[in-house]
Amino acid sequence: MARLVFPPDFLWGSATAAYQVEGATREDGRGESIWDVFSRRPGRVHAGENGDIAADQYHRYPEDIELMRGLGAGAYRFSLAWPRVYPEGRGKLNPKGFDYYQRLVDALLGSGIKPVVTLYHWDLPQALEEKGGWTARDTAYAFADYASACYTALGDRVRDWITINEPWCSAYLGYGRGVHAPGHRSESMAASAAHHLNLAHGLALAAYRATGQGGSVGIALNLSTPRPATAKPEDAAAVERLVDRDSRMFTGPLFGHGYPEAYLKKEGLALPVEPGDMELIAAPMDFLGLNYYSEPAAVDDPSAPLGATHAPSGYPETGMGWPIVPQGLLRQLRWATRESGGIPLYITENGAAFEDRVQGERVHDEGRVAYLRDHLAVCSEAVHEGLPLKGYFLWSFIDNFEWAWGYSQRFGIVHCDFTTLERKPKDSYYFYRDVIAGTAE
Ligand code: IFM
Repeated sequence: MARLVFPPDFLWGSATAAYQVEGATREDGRGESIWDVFSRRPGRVHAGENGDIAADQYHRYPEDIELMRGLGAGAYRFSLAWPRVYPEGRGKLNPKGFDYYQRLVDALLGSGIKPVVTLYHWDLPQALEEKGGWTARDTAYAFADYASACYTALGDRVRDWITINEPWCSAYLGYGRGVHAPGHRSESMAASAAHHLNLAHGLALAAYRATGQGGSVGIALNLSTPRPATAKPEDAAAVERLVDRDSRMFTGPLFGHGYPEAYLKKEGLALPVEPGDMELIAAPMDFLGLNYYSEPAAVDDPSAPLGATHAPSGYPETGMGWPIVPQGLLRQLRWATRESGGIPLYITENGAAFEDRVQGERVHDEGRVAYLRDHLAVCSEAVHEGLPLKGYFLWSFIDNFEWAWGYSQRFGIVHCDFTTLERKPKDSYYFYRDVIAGTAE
């Protein structure tokens, strides 16, 4: 049996994001986000669903915090909705937006749970999208203003900030493939958005340092670090081409290695980089967050974009069809340690969607329990190997709006009945509680 042994100061948490759990999208002066608009467009989200109610955490956070207390996790990672704070993206601040987050943060702290706050988890104010969204340089400056307002309002109580969640998804799924809001399909828009998201991170980091508040700031990346499908050198080369686009477009500038020129040249892409940008983006951060779910296998394929595709893996899959590859997490932690020069790493997301079986008060989810056990064993291995892994945030605390998949995929360790909004801890909740307590088998 694999060991689940962690240092006493290892940080345990669970995670969510505003649009996925809050609901209350029309309350207390919140403006519209690109996801409100996108989910109204026919055919974009499973069954035409949206985040209008979601898990209703906006009203039910006391109950959720009670469940978090029962879990024994020391931290909760959640995101702030930019359109609650600035309904138009910038300009006139909506004080009621902060009232909610003040209540949430105070209630967490009152329960001994540290708030870890993500500033941007994909809900760009629609007003900014209408001015070009992340393809417009000005959006990065609007983000820095919004970040500064958040530091002012919450910085006395929030000490840990994540600037941006998975900029790859915002850029490539939102502007490249059109499967996420705002739904554009252009590789050059995606590349431009990627640079502006990196710049937004750099500006928000600089703004935080300027406050002198002394907490820690990082970013959460969904790196893709495929393994070659075979031992052929062509497949190894295919891996590097995918890693350039899917990982080094972010880790390159963030850790001072620059953008992956081979990828940009091959695709004929010119990034809107201005003097001083690269220095801002590469300013040292305090930690790197990794959102890990799976590891693809890559194969050379001259007919595919970048001459590379993901090969069938042969591994069992989650409800999302994502291969379950726990050892891929160890490979990714090693890769990230090398790339980032050894700064502290956190798993800022890890978890799985499976179908649950609700039986009275119990919710059985053995697939998720097995997934978590295997990935946590790898985390333990990583710590014992000496990798700088300092904590783990399970995705997700509660079932929620899974973007284009709507409510068809459940990632929570707490079950949410989306009709009654009743919460029920799943078997995986009790398993995770035991891992945190150090008593899990
Ligand atoms: O639900 C998402 C989350 O918002 C970002 N990372 C991946 C999760 C599962 O798809």
